[in-house]
Amino acid sequence: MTTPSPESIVNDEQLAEYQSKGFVVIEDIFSADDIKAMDEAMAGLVESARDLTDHTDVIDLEPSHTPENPRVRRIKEPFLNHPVFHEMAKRPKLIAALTRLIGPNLRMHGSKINLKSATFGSPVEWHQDWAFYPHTNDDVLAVGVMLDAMTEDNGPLLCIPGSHKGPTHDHHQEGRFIGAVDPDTSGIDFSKAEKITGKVGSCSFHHVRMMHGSGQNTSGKDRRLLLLQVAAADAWDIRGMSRIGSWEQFEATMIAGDVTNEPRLVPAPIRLPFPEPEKKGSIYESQSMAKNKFFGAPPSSDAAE
Ligand SMILES: O=C(O)CCC(=O)C(=O)O
Repeated sequence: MTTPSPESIVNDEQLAEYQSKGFVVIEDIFSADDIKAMDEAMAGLVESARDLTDHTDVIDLEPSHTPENPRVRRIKEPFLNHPVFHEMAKRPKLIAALTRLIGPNLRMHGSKINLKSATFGSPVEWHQDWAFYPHTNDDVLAVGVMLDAMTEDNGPLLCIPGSHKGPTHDHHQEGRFIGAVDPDTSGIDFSKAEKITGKVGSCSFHHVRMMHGSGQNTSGKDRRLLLLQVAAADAWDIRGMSRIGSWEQFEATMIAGDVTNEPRLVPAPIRLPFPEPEKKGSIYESQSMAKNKFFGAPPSSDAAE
């Protein structure tokens, strides 16, 4: 496979859009064959949720899940847990796009698939990823690989343009981290939100300080989004060494370029996610504690048909 130039994948206009708004969508990063391979890998992981009664290290369940009627909300760390996703993260077009946006030395520091299934897929309250995982510099972003078309009505990602240049908002409630901002007191104008849409195989790229969220999927179409959390290799997670594991584990998360033990420090507003949330395991769990929700609570098993 030939390696495309970064400029051939992300043109000057798209780069300027990412820099000014904090997000951009690039089409045709993944081929139909890639999507098929990911669909098959996912089907196996979802099938493993049958008979589960609680979340596991790999599977996060919808509140309306029952063992008889399995409903998966999230697959955790597919990059680490399945070889197909590991391979996909190194696709030349993706690496070219990332190189253009945050440089040639790239490290995957987390991954997940939010399934947001038709009719009941859970909302994600407004937040900045930076509130969860601040780094020594903010050349950090999330790639949203569209495993289904993301449309106006199937719970698309919503982003507030320019918010990546603003403050790091308070994601605490009564002094404890919940991973969501209070929509009434945050001072954010949510009417400015833009819907991120695209066809299957497209990718959204949103800056780590971007204010974003998404509503429940009330449509009849699934909206599965693979989220790859990528950092410039010299952006180090400041929550501590325990996040990194051994040097060998750290090196194994490189997807392009050279690893470094010299973090680059750039001033950026930081508010650490401590004290830790009462409910851990996923953003859905920590945000379930929010008393004031913008998108509302997801349907529970009592409400599920
Ligand atoms: O799936 C979505 O719409 C939002 C994802 C997100 O922001 C997250 O999981 O942190």
